[in-house]
Amino acid sequence: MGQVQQHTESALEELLPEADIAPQRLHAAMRYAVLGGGKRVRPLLVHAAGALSGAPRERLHRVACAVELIHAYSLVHDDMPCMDNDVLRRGKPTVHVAFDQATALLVGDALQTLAFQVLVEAAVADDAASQLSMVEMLAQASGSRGMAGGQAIDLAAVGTQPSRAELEFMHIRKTGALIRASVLLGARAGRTLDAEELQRLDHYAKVVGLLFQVVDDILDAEADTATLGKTAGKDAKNDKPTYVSLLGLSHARALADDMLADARATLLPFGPPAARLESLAEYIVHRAF
Ligand code: GRG
Repeated sequence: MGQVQQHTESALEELLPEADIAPQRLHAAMRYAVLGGGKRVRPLLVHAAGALSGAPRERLHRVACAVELIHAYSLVHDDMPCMDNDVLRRGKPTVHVAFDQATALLVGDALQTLAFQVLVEAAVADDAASQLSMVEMLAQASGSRGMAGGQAIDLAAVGTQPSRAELEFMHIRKTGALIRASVLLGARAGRTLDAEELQRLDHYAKVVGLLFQVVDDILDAEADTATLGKTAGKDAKNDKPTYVSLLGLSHARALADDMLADARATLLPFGPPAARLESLAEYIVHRAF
């Protein structure tokens, strides 16, 4: 994991424009947003899934960077005053605080387009048609039927108490879509998996995408309870519905355990090549408790 995280950092460092190239302020802010922080969960998933299909490491680095650039853009925009209005991210001031709002908006725009540039400017698949379908997959996962759409649904749900199905519908898009794409894109960079393998991998990817959010809600609730003495419940800052507000903390934890078991069982037929995907599902859960 450490190796992939380090390589991702240096690959991103090379792909991002230098801060002394005009427009310097925008380029400095892009580097500030992306470098020196983050767990790099999505790149780790890209590489772990690539291990299943025997994808070359250089292709995986490129795919991983593309996904991470989309993720970084989403965090910059999500933190802005018109959305979550956060002042801290990865232990440092958010981009609109360290720079300004207009710059933060442009950082997100530029990171998003850079992601697609990175995905097309060198070969990441065996043929052009496969590479094109990877571009389409990343676009779908990021757009209004994926992450951006999930964010829109989330913003509209503030102050409401959606059902579990509605919460799931939103999270599958907001957080799940890019995580799922990370797994599928990593696999696509190598040999073509057969239909049964693909179905298994997709199930794993969907479960882990949602699991990530369930755990995120648990972490938030635990942090609120620890630091504010609050009853674990809705997102402390903006009253957003969460798995914890819907199910309670212990049921949300039980759900996370069940989902981890599901992810593990799905990987079993792959045998040892799926070991890294299994470790990552465990990592996603056990960063919580
Ligand atoms: C603004 C279009 C647009 C979308 C925003 C992903 C997202 C959609 C917003 C992030 C809000 C949030 C904090 C969701 C919880 C799950 C999540 C994505 C957490 C942050 O991801 P990590 O933990 O972050 O992978 P690091 O810093 O490790 O990269």
